[in-house]
Amino acid sequence: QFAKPEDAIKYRQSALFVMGQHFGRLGAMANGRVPYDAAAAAANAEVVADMAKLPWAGFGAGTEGGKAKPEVWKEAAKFKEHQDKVIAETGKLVTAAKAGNIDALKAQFGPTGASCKACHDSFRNQ
Ligand code: ASC
Repeated sequence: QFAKPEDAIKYRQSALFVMGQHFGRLGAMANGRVPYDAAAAAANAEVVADMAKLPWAGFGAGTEGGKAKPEVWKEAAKFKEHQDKVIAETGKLVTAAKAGNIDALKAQFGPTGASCKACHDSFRNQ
């Protein structure tokens, strides 16, 4: 899929960057920094959930580097569990965002962020 390891690293970082940008917009709404907008919430959540499916293909054999810890490759089963958790939580985020009320969004924002953080704590440097 990738011509060289650097492309895989750039790919996974790019997907995670886009995910973070859109998750941040949802956070601004959930935390009241910007007005709640149901359509924008749904659109942002869709991007987050779509991006959540992508980074993992960029962690193939021989693509060590970036901020990834060696544990990504040494503890592949655990890493996969975190991927599945992030995909599941971001899927629930779409459902919550489409509910059309800020309380549903707020309720799922925290658990989704926790799934991001849990993976970062074990598998990302700094
Ligand atoms: C974000 C972002 C993350 C998560 C994480 C949640 O907005 O970029 O990696 O939330 O900080 O704790």
